Amino acid sequence: MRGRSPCQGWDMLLTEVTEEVREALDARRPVVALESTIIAHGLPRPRNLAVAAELEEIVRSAGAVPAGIAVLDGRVHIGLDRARWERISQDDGVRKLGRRDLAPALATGTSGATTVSATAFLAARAGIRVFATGGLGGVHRDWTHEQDESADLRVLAETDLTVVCAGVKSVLDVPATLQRLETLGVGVVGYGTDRFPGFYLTSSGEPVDWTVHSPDEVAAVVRAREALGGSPAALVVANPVPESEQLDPALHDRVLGEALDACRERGIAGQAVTPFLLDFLTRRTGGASLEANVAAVRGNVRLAALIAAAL
Ligand code: PSU
Ligand code: MN
Repeated sequence: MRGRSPCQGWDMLLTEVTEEVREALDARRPVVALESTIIAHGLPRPRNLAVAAELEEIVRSAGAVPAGIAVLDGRVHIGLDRARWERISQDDGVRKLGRRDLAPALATGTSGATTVSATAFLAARAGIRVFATGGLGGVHRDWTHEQDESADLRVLAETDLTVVCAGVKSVLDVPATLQRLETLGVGVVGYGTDRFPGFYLTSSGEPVDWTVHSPDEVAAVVRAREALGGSPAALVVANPVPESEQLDPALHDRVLGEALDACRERGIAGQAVTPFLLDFLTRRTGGASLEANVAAVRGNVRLAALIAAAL
């Protein structure tokens, strides 16, 4: 992606890049892509808007430019101002858009928040090299029955981008998701840990093959990847939530079991599964899972800004 100026080859009618983001990309200054589904569908109102503002501020104070990504009225937005974050946070009509939903959304003038799959795709096309989120989507438990695997994984297998996350969402089948990432050729490094993080939890208990200790070390991995060439794929930097801010593991396991039961009983399927589970956990942990989620995202956004600067 290096050297590609933003919007090259884009249909300009479909895309709006803010001046701030465009200038930063042109000047090779650090930019961090932020996904919007976590704000629209992953966090409750009104806290979601406050978190969006906080994440932007963290990126800025670490010396990088935040580029929130979403689709509004059938146009891709790279860089979101306060009013647009407000719409994404508050408007009931904002849909959840994965990679495959982008074309129909653009064609029909729809507004939607972008998931990891759609955000990663759009960020890379815009020339952004680093992206931060909470937890990736992946293989859901009960996969043999539902065959529910997030579209995030395939896009990451095809996109040159560094993704900073707290692992994959703990509502998933974590070992199966790690196996899929291996099969798909997506690089995974633990940041300061040899355990794969567990989203709300500092550790998922699963091992991770590679450990890095600094933004410079991540940048070195990215450069080595680029020098090797070959087909594009993402690098996942798995950054654990600090132990002092994680959700109590016993509470996590108990409430997650209830959440999965409720999801099955109510026949929740497709795109609704992840928002349902996250919301259930927030309510049944008295907001504790929400705090762990926000703490994880904060740390990821900060690290992403430092990695973008190191690149
Ligand atoms: N990380 C969070 N909260 C979220 C998500 C990630 O902390 O809500 C979102 C991302 O947008 C991710 C999506 O792509 O959940 C996965 O949804 P699904 O399982 O339907 O693919
Ligand atoms: Mn799914």
